[in-house]
Amino acid sequence: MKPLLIGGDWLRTSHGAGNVNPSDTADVIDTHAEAGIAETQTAIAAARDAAPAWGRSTPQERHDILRRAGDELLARREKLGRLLSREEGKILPEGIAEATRAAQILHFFAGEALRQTGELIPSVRPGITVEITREPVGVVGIITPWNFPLAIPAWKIAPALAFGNAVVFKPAELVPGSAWALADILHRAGTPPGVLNLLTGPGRVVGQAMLDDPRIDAITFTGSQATGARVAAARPGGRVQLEMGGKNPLVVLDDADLDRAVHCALDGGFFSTGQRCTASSRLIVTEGIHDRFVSRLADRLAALKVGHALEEGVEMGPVVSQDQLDQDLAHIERARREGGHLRTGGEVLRRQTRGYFLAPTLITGTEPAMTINREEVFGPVASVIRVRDYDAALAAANDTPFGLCAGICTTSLKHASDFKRKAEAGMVMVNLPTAGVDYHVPFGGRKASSHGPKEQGTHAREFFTETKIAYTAP
Ligand code: TXE
Repeated sequence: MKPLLIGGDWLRTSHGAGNVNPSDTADVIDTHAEAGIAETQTAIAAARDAAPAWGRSTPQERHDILRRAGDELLARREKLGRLLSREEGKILPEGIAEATRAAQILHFFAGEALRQTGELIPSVRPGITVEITREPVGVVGIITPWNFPLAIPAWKIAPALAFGNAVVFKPAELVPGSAWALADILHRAGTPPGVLNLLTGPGRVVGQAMLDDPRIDAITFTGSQATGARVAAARPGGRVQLEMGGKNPLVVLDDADLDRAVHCALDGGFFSTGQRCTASSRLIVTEGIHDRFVSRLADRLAALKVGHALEEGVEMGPVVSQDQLDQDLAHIERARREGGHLRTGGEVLRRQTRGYFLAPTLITGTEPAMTINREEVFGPVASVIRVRDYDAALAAANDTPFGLCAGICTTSLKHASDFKRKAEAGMVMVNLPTAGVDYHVPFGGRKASSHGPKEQGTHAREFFTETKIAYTAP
């Protein structure tokens, strides 16, 4: 059984949960300890005790730990990428790419530890100076989803540590293996006891106990809207950062390069089995290119090789779990009932191993008001909305409660520029898939997608530090 990490010690529990491979449910990768309320409270106390000294540690010390951890992650990226793909179901090249990216994130924040600055400002009053500095927040609770088992934990843990905070980390139940490996690497890289605590276990117990505990100063969360709402409700007025998914539009205009548009829809909507918060799930297509685009994309989807995530040549792995598969199928069925046309996919696929394989699905003839265009599916499913012109496309793109990412494929500078300005989303892509972002710039959305300061890049400091303003008279 893989233990919890509390106060610098590895701790076994009486309960454990199996980590099942979604490509092959007969393959139980490992068993992980399940924390309860008592272990959660012990971990929070350990973080509380460790926070003051860690907050006073030197930038060099924090840099070296993150650097060493990043180096190890990079050196072991093939093995860790394989573990990630085995437990989450994204194909091996995607698993290895994510492990590499997690290492790059650790390296970036190793640098951020050294780049911390303050401001010294002359006062408007004679003789007085004003200093603006940033201090650690204290203890940060980190709650992560299953779809990026290494990258999301890395982009929350690394800035938390770089800016001098102690961490209580609760990964998603479905992907404890990657989380454990990351915590083990950071622990061996020299994180002092109590500065990083790992609690594997159920969200409704461990996560809830974290939300309820005032000894945690800040919570950063990525996951569903429902759980995000719980986090917000548990901490009214508190320091909370929420990333909760999207219903991201990809607009395809008549003047788009057809090959590029099809590639963007395929990559943005279906790579990583469509299980990305930035996935382009609504394809908004103008009349002149609609039929050619749909036909080309449907052919590409029907030919996509779906199978075991670790099998060579497979282009799309399984859905992550039975629950998620049921949810995807229910969405597809509802879209049909509401008047959508199933152009391709929609069926569960049989392979040599028992896994949650779903054919990539394209639903055409949909309207913005249909459920398929309002709720996040979080699977290999995209819907097509046919529109008259650019103005109608922009209106449809913004007709959603979400606002994470919005994309457009066009060769018109005028429309691209207008879309960049008017899309109601935190991130905009021109002639690029909506999913796939850089690790050194901010990430985050608007409207119902996000709450609080942006994650990643230099902007990460907004959430992980408190500003202090000190006045000094001679
Ligand atoms: O999410 P949850 P799940 C969406 C997607 C998916 C659905 C459910 O539609 O089908 O959410 O996925 C922890 N207090 N996204 O069940 O429950 C939980 O243990 C505190 C979109 O995985 O939100 C996990 O660590 N924490 C999203 C984390 O919250 C609690 C990515 C997220 O789990 C808790 C993932 C509680 N009461 C899912 N209950 C995106 N768009 O990026 C659970 N948790």
